[in-house]
This record gives sequence, C-alpha cells and structure tokens, in this order.
Amino acid sequence: MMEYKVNPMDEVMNAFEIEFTVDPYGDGHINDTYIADSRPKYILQRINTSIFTNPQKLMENIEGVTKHLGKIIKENGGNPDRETLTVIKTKDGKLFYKASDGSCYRMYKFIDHTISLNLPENPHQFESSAKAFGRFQNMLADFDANSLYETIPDFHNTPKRTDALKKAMADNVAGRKDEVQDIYNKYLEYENDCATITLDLESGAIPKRVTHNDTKLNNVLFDATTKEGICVIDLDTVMPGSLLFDYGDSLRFGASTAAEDEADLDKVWFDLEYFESYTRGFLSELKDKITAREVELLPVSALTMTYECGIRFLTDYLNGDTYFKIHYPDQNLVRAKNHLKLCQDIASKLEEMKKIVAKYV
Ligand code: ADP
Ligand code: GN1
Ligand code: MG
Repeated sequence: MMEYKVNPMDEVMNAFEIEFTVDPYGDGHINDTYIADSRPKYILQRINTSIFTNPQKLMENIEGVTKHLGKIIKENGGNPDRETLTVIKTKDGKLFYKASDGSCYRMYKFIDHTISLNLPENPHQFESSAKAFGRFQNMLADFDANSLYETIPDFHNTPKRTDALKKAMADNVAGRKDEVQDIYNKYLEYENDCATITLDLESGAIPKRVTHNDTKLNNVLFDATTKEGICVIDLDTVMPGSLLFDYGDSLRFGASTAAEDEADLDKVWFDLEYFESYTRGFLSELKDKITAREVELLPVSALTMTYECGIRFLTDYLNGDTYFKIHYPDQNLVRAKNHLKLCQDIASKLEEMKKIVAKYV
C-alpha cells in the first residue's frame, strides 16, 4: 500500500477548481476514497496505481462506459446523475489529475441520499441489488468490448489464480507457509470444479460479455428512502468476462450470513433464502439473454467466485499483504478462512441450489 509522502490535497483542489475538505469514505479494499465536502459534494479517489498501472486507459474505460450508460438511462426516462457515475474532469479537461508526488486522483459526482451496505439487511434488498447488476449487464450488452482496455489481465482466470497461490506457497516470502498449509490443502480440493467457467469461456461454450467483475454489495448504492439498488459503482474492472463472474461474486459476498472477515466461523454460512432472492432478481433481468450452459453453471459460479476470492486473500497473506487493504495483521488470513468455510457450505448445497435456479428459468 502506498503512503503519503506529502499531502497533495491543495494541489488536487487547485487542479479541479473546487474548494473542499476531505474525509476518508467507504469500505473499498483497493483505492483511497474520500468524500470531498463542498457544495455539491464529490467523491475523490486516489487511484491505486500499483494495481491499475495505466490510469489514463482505466479512466477512458470508465468515461466510455458511464457515457454509454448515461445515454440509455436518459432514453429510459431515468436520471443519469443518480443512476450511474459521472466523472468530473480537471479544469484542463483531463479524466484524472497526476499530482507532483506521482499519485493520481479522480473525481466523481457524489450520489447523495444513498446508502452502501456490507451485508444485506433483508432478502428483498439483496434481490434489488441483483436487479441493479442485471440491468447494468443489459445496458452494456451492445457496448463494444474491443474498445475496453483490460485493466487487470486474467482478473477472473481462476486456474491462473490457483497458479499464483501455488507460487506464493513455493516462494513463501513472508514465511507464512507452514501456518496456512492445512487451509491451502483444503482449498485445492475445489481447484478442478472451479476451473470450469474459465475453461468454458476459453472454449466458447459460454459467451464473453462486458461484465462488471466486482459485484459485491457495497459496489451498488441504494436509495436511502426507497432502499432500492439504484447505481452500480466501482467500474475499475468493467471488462469482457462472463455474467457468471458477476452473479457468483455477488453471492460470495451477500449470501453469506456474516461479513467477509468474520473470524467466528460458526457464524459463516451460505444462506439459501438470500441465494434464491438474488437468483430471482438477476434472472428477472437476464432470462432472455442467458444461455442454457450459463444457467447450468449458476450454482457452481458461487463456489468458483468464493474459491477464487478466498485464494486471492490467502495468496496476499503469503505474499505479505501487498494487494488488499488490511486493518489488522492477519486480516487476509481471517478472510481466507472465512471463505474456505463458505466454499465448504456452498459445495454441500449445490444440488439444492440447482433446484432453486430451475424455478426461475
Ligand atoms: P474501491 O475500488 O476501493 O472498492 P469504490 O469505488 O468501491 O472503491 O468506493 C468505495 C466506497 O465509496 C463505495 O463502496 C461507496 O460506499 C462509496 N462511493 C464510491 N463512489 C461513490 C459516489 N459516486 N457516490 C457516493 N458514494 C460513493
Ligand atoms: C476488491 O475494490 P473492492 O473493495 O470493491 C477486489 C475484488 C474482491 C473484493 C473482495 C480490483 O473489491 O476483486 O472480490 O475486494 N477488487 C479488485 O472484497 O481487486
Ligand atoms: Mg468497491
């Protein structure tokens, strides 16, 4: 994680020609997010340039995608200012500002009167997030995938994520190998089952679509009054992928009975009522587009995305916590153990999940 060498906020303020004070904001694991308190408010983000190494191309993706979404939202009688992100350019017309210390800042309109959640409060709310992600997918169906720069290559290539874990074990840079040997072995029991989606994408058995790729619940904003999901945010990883990534990742995060870093594993279960709500919401938007093979893989996509994210946490722990933000020393290990428990519970429920899916197609 980068640390400030100087406080470049005065410089940033000058670049955007907006006067504000900043406070850290939100629970993202990747960028440094601030609320820029001014009238109106803005979101200011220091882009994580160790992960997103080409911020210009990243922001061109986001500008292209949000313009496309804004046009469709407007045509449908919606409000683009609330239903998608709006990039605020610098006063010299750039999509982000590179400060003199090298850090890169972008600004968005703040979407006011919304809430962001780390666990759904009820199944209806989770279903509403599924509809928001489903609509997002629909609105990008005719977006030119070739115009998108791949911000993180092989982001959801699960076999390559497994290879990275194996390498991290072999390299053992942080000296944590022995401590994780047992959960490492248990994770690898799912290695083959969790390679299917990547292999099917490669063979063409399932279609490549423009997908969000990071569909956790706190990447959708809910209207504070109606509590309906209104705006999909965090567009850094919008890239060609599978809709199974979006479906599965939402379930990994939101159908768990506990937070992603809950250490008490007795509290961590995969909740089939939430699974059903999400499935109903997602398929209500996408039932005309989804293929038979994608339907077949819906249950295993929840296992796959939980496995993949879990082994990414474990890999990061082995590598000395260089990727995900952590708030205490073994948080990545706690997250990895949590997701292993969730994988085990999902694996035991796959047959029931198939029956639930069949109700909605
Ligand atoms: P990260 O990539 O680190 O996850 P996000 O883009 O998801 O960063 O932003 C972190 C949090 O900030 C979000 O979960 C949300 O709560 C809040 N947020 C981001 N953009 C906006 C916005 N335009 N309006 C209101 N809240 C926002
Ligand atoms: C990160 O950026 P954020 O916090 O919404 C990560 C996701 C993980 C997630 C785990 C670019 O999401 O892939 O699933 O943490 N984003 C990136 O909570 O790596
Ligand atoms: Mg986020």
